[in-house]
Amino acid sequence: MLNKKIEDALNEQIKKETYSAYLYQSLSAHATYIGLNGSANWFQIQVQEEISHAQKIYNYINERGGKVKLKAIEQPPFEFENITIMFEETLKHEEFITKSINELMDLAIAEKDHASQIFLQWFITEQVEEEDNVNEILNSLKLIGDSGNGLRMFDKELATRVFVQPTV
Ligand code: OFO
Repeated sequence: MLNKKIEDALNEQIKKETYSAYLYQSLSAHATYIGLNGSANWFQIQVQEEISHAQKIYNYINERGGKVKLKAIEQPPFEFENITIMFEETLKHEEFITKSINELMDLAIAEKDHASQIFLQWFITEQVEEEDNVNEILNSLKLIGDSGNGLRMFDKELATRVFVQPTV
């Protein structure tokens, strides 16, 4: 049986992961709008990943006999100045999610919930990868700039990203 404090924090995390999907959907829509279809694809894959993260937590709460409680999702921003700012927003958001996952782990340790600690380990590893992926893109954008042929070529690279269903 899930401890109430952990159940509440996990429900809050479902909301954050679902908001992540919503934010990336908005970034994808904007990328399409400004003609960067590869970037739009990259954000679409991100949407699918975030839905799978929320689903993973949903399944875990159910498995432990807890109660899933879905919360209201706020509106994401929908205007962005340029592609670099879009990925900077992505990095900022992922750092926020990393902090939230770390706090969840701190809670699982404090509550001596060993199963939740093992479950959250996957998310801790995932966040390292999430931040690394975005940092790599931002480093490329620093070299290329926000427009021109370099950006066109880079955008084509982002079009090759595919969704791989995560496993625990
Ligand atoms: Fe779920 O990792 Fe991004 O937000």
